[in-house]
Order: sequence, then structure tokens, then C-alpha cells
Amino acid sequence: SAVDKWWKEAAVYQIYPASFYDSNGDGWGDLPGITAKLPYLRQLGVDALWICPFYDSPQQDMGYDISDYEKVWPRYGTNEDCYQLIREAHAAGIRVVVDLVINHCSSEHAWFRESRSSKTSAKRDWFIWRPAKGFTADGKPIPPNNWQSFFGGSAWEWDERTQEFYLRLFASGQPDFNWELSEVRKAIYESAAGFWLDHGVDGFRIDTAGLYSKIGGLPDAEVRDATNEHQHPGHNTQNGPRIHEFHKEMRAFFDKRTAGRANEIFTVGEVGRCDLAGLLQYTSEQEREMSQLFNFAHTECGVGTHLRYHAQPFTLKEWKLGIAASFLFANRTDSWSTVYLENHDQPRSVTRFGDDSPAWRQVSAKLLAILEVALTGTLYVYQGQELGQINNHGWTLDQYQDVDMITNRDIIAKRYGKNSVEMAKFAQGVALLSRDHSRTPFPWTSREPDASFSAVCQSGVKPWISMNDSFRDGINAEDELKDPNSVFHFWRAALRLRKQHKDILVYGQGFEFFDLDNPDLFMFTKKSRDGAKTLFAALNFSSEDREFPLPDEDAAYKAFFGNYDLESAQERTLRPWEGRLFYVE
Ligand code: ISL
Repeated sequence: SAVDKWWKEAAVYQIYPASFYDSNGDGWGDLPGITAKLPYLRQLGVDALWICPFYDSPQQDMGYDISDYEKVWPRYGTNEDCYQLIREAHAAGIRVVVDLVINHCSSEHAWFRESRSSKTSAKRDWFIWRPAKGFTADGKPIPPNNWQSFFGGSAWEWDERTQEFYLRLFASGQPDFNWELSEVRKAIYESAAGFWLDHGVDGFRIDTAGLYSKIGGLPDAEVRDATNEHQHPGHNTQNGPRIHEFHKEMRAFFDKRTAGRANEIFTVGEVGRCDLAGLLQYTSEQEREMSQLFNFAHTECGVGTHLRYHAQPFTLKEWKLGIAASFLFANRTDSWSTVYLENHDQPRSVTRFGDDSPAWRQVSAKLLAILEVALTGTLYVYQGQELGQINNHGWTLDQYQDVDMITNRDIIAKRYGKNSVEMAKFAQGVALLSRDHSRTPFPWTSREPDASFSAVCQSGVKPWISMNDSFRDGINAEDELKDPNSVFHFWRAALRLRKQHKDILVYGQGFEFFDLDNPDLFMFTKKSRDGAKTLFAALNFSSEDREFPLPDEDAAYKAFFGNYDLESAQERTLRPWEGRLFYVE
């Protein structure tokens, strides 16, 4: 991790195209909308964009079900709009990373339509087909094994025409590819990745990057929840036997396709759950698989593993250990990691890890920014995070649109009833954890019913999903740009600071927790790359004043960054949600 790379130092801004900016007034964000907002992104000071899927899709899972890898979904614009976005972003000094969704495609993709057309189709084996294990007394086919879909229910979908099941680890319209066949892998690399590399993208965020290699024979998963007929497939699909081989092959394809470019492309895999040895192998420079990965240890604190949306309280210590497991495994190795608190699958970080009440929203959002900029790794900001956006409060269940939530809601309704205690508990979990909290339209102003999300107002057209009403309370770009003390301006300063002190903030090594057990204070030290400088971070994750100890009473501590005025700072007391970074001398 000692070698400098552009992608290690980059601040990557994640864009959810459906909800960023709607340039033509049809209620959906689009690619010309992103191009139009490049000046805003420059002002914030980000170096790269990761744009979520904008490819042709029936949108069962918001574009993670792709029916044509080489075509832009018409609501998002044309291919030419995309090439123009890439050109203009590059001209503005911003790199473009796109989503590579290749565990599955859409059931509408030509490859799957051909595969499902008959048992003897030339592409039959491109997907994972199995006969029923048998039939129930009333004639219902029984799935080949007990695997549960990540969205709930069986991971197998029955196909009436050919009387077989196909595997789909996610929604019904997301058939898993059969990665065992080399012709399938080649077709995927060429169409999903090669096409966009040829059009100048700078890298990929690789979706579900740990799931491609399934265990031979597809055996039943271990029963972890006896009350459920379906079980989490676990190691049968995660980080399977050939996964590292596949990644090496794919990376070799990328390298070959981009040979001769001045800047190497970079990749960030979504790996989620994996042991330490696996995390290191995926991301080691020497192994040449992926540049870095997203691990979920810190976002999954308190989240139930068998019943989605069941949130349990967790301690700050548990969260610190989650942060360590997600980001710090690369410490003093030739691996590299990410640093992120939000994405399109997660609720808003202020609500979940800070305090989103009016009194503490801004200061706790800034505290989370300090934590992110102080950690070693490539930094990610999810759209709206720079405004301190909060969850959608007061939504009813029918306002949510996410297929993950809807599938789970229907399962609970069927199993326990619509008015059951379980449903009430589920609704509480959704209010905290739904993926839709991060998917609402970006609030550009406090004006218009849609916060100026659409450039043109067409009568009768509403955004594709409800607004987060918080835009009326100052959480919008226009108001925050005007206020020098806003969360936006704080992020801007924090990203600049990270560049100025990159030897310790971006590349620093030797992270150590200080007073790990402390229930309110998140404190750590780390060293600059050359070992000459020491940083001490003291962050108060509570809404009360807290005295803080120092790791070394004899050293001098010089504060150089904080989310309150440093002049009025009390030497040994942190105010509510206050964070300070010090150099130790
Ligand atoms: O969303 C999740 C938890 O909130 C995860 O289980 C998620 O489904 C998993 O991390 C895979 O996510 C990716 O692939 C999915 C897609 O729905 C997600 O948006 C994407 O990030 C299927 O393509």
C-alpha cells in the first residue's frame, strides 16, 4: 500500500442516476442531468464518479437487472449522452467509474430469452437450470435445494415452458449466469466491460463480486433458522471455489483491453462478507484481482441475518470493530481498502450512526465526515451525504418501491398477517434500514414540490419515488451552498484537507484504537507513511460533553481540524458530537 495511485487518493462520488437530476422533466433523473451538474461536483471537490447502472433494463431491481449491457436505458438518455458525459467529466478532471453487474442479467436479456426457449437451446447452459426435486401433493414443483434469495423466498424460479427451475439469487427477473463456462465469461467481459472500456470509462464497481463461483452439486445450505423453509446459501455461493481464478481472468481482460493507457483502470468489488485471508487475496496488488472492495462489517451492525430489516441496538465498540474489519485489514500489506458509510443499498448515515434530530444533525454529519477523511483507503461519498441528508421520516410502507423490501413485506404478510406484531416490527426496521432512504430525488433547492429535481415542470409528472420532505428544512444544495457553516462546505474543506495531508490521511499506516471499550468516544492513532508523524483522532459519538484522555500525557497535541470552532475548544472536553484531529508532537 506504499505505492501512490490516483485511485487511492481519489474521493469517489456515487451517483444514483434515477434520482440525481432530471433534465427533461419525465420524473426520472438522467445522464444529461449528471453532465449538467458537473460544476456542482467540481465545487465539492470530488475526483471520480461511480454511476449506478444506467443500462437498458425492465427495472425490477432499479437497473441491476440488465437486458442490454451495451445500451443506455431510454429514460436515462442515449448512448451518445453517455459518451458526452464521459468526455465532459474528463474535461473537468473527473474520472468515471461504472457498475458491472455480472452475477446475473435480466430475464429479458436476449441471452436468457434464448436459454429459456428450450431445453436444447445452444445457450441453455449459460444459466443454471435444474429439474424440480419433486412435486407437492397439489402439484407444485419443489425447488432443487433450500437456498434463499437475498431478497427473501426461494432462490429458484419455476419456468412453465420448459418445466425446470432457474437459479436467481436476487429477484425473479435476475437469472444467475453459469460462470463455469468459459464462453459465458468471455461474452460477459466483452459486452458488459469491454464495450464501456472502449468508450473511455476509468474503472468498474463490480457488483456482487464474491458470488460468481457456486459450489459444485449445489447442495442444501446448513439450516440456521428452523422456522424458515429457505436458508441463507452462505459459503455455497459466497467466495466459492473458483472465485479468485475468475477475478484474475477478468482483471487480465481489463489490463489487456486498456494496455497503453496513461492511467491504469481501477476496480472496486462488492464483496460483503469474507474472511480476512480472502479479503487480502482479492485486493492484493500482487494477486491482481481487484483494486479494493466494499466489505459490510460496519453497515451490518445490529442487522438480523435471517430476517431482513430486523434492527437490533449495537454499541459503539461493536461499530468500531466493524469499521476495523471493513477498512483496516489492508494495514501494512500490499492490499488497499475503501472507506464508505453510505451507498444505494444503505440508509442515511446521519440517521443510523449519528443523530438526525435538528439539534445534532449538522454537527453529527460533520463528525462522520471527519471519521471518513481520517481513515486510510479510497474515500466514497454517496449523493446527498454531502448535505447531511437524513432518512425519510413518516413514510408509510406503501411509499417504498424497493423490490427487496416488497418481497420481504409480502412474505411476512403471508406468514404472519398484515396486522401482525411481526409486520409492525418489520415496518420499524424498514423506517431505519430501507434502501429507499438513499434513493429519493436529490434536493437541489427548497423550491417547487420536487425541490427542483426536474429542470422542466411537466404538468401531472411527479418524481418516480416520493421526495424526502427534509428539503423544506434546509437540507438542499442551494441553501447549503449559501451557508458557510453547512455540511456541504464542511465536506468540501474535509476533502481538501485530505489532499493536503495525504501522507497521513490517505496513506497513513499503523492504525490503533485508543480506549476501544469507551462507549461514547471513538479514538485512534495512526502514523504517516514514513512513520515521522502521528495523528490522534478523538470523536465524541454522544450528545453530551465528554472528557477525553490522551494516549501520551507527555506529548503535545496540536489540533488541526474539527467540526466546532477550534479556538473555543476546551482542551480536554469534547462537545456533543464533536470530533478533532491532532498531530502528536
Ligand atoms: O442490499 C443489500 C442489503 O441491504 C444486499 O443484500 C445487496 O442485495 C447485496 O449487497 C448485493 O447488492 C448489489 O446487487 C443487487 C442489487 O439489488 C444491489 O443494489 C447491488 O448493490 C443485485 O444486483
